[in-house]
Amino acid sequence: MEAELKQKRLVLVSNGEPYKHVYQNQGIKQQKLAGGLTTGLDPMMQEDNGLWIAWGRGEADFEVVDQDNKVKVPDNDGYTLKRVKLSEEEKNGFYYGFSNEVMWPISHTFISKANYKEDYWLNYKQVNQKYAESVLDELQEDDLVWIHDYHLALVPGILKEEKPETKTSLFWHIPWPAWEAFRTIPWRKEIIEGMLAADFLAFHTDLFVYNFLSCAEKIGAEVNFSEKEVYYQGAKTRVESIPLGIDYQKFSNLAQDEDYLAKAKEIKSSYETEKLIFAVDRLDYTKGIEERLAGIDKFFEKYPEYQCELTFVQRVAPSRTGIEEYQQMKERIEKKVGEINGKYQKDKWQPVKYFYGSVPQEDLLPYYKAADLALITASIDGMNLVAKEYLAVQDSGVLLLSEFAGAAEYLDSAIQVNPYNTEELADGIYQGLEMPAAEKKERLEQAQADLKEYDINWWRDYFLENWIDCYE
Ligand code: GDG
Repeated sequence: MEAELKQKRLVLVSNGEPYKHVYQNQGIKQQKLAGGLTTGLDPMMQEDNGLWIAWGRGEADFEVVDQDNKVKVPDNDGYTLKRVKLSEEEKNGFYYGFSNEVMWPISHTFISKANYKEDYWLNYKQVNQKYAESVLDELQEDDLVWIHDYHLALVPGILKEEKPETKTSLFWHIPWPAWEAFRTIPWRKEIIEGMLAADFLAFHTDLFVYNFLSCAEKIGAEVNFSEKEVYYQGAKTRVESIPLGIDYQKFSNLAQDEDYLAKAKEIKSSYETEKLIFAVDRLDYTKGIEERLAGIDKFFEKYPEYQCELTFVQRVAPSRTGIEEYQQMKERIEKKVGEINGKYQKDKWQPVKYFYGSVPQEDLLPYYKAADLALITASIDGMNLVAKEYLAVQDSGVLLLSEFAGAAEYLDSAIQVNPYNTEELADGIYQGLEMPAAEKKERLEQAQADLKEYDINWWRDYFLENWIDCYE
């Protein structure tokens, strides 16, 4: 199996690109991009040397490509990145519109945030066609075409129509909702049909798989729930839950690195409080940032002995800045941070330190290490890699994790809370801070053993093996 796989070329298709090129100091510089999908898949592509097709959104992206829109990354040396060019109209309709105002809210069961504009849908179809054509132009016999995420649900269907023998799979990085939510999309049938053209589909958790199978049944497919197989229009699709892992070795090695340890120490001492709590999220309503701030407010009120003894550091990475909903949320978050600080601040102590801006992953890691507790309070999340990364570098910290993050299905050793229950959140923080050292160690060891076993390499191999099995 291993040898057979090695002979095949992996063609990875995603909306987000792993690297962008920008103008800097009169030259062009390559920048690695943050985000769950790309941080997870880039190390794998560097090893496999395949082809990655994605939207080129960097200001200098098309300055560095060849006539086929290709460039080698990282640093003109690794694997091939082929960039797809989107017009302003396509960007607004496909990306900001249908992907982020329909697919994103509905997949996360935020029905009231969806905006079902026909124009968005037409653009979504057009751009999916563009991606599919970009794949078809490159396709070689025996290629494995691995499509990623909710932006590209129609690509498997277009590929199968044009070239039925193409081997395709799709990994869905965000939740899949119950039919009650999904059925509100006017084009629900076309979307599921597009996905069912893939030979293999995978989600992070069993719940998302079950939800998807139920939706497939509702549009008229024959579903075998125990075998997780769907039969539709004469074709079979296998569906599996395969939780994305992290590059555990990289994180645990870094946790021993002296420079990195020194940076963590520096961060800890700069806050001048005994305890530090850390959170980092893309600015998104699914990440539960507002619920978390309410929990922090409650915590300082209910446990005043921690005032002046603890700093909460919240980093927020800009995201989808073109959508008004996101701009309004940013204002609400910043207002709440101001309120908490105004309410509890004493002398030099400020309870919440808030930073807005994206940083490279390397800069986040010392914060992970410095924090006594990490707060992940997503109101719903496909997986949440930050939770895993925090645990991988810790030797005495505690993770407080929303029971609604996909990661909760796999991390029993974290303190799990319902982020909408403000009291429970405040009590969870207290429980984490007061936890005896031996219990912390035991919980960490359990989590780290799992993260090591089910790491990014496991995920890739397990995905590929299950996919290849579909053809036997
Ligand atoms: C989607 C799903 C699912 C680097 N700099 C920053 C930053 N990073 C890195 C983190 C982590 C990744 O980005 C963020 O991963 P998440 O999993 O938390 O989040 P999403 O971007 O929402 O990703 C998610 C994932 O796909 C993978 O399938 O887990 O459920 O929504 O590796 O180290 N992250 C942030 N700010 C930075 O400045 N927040």
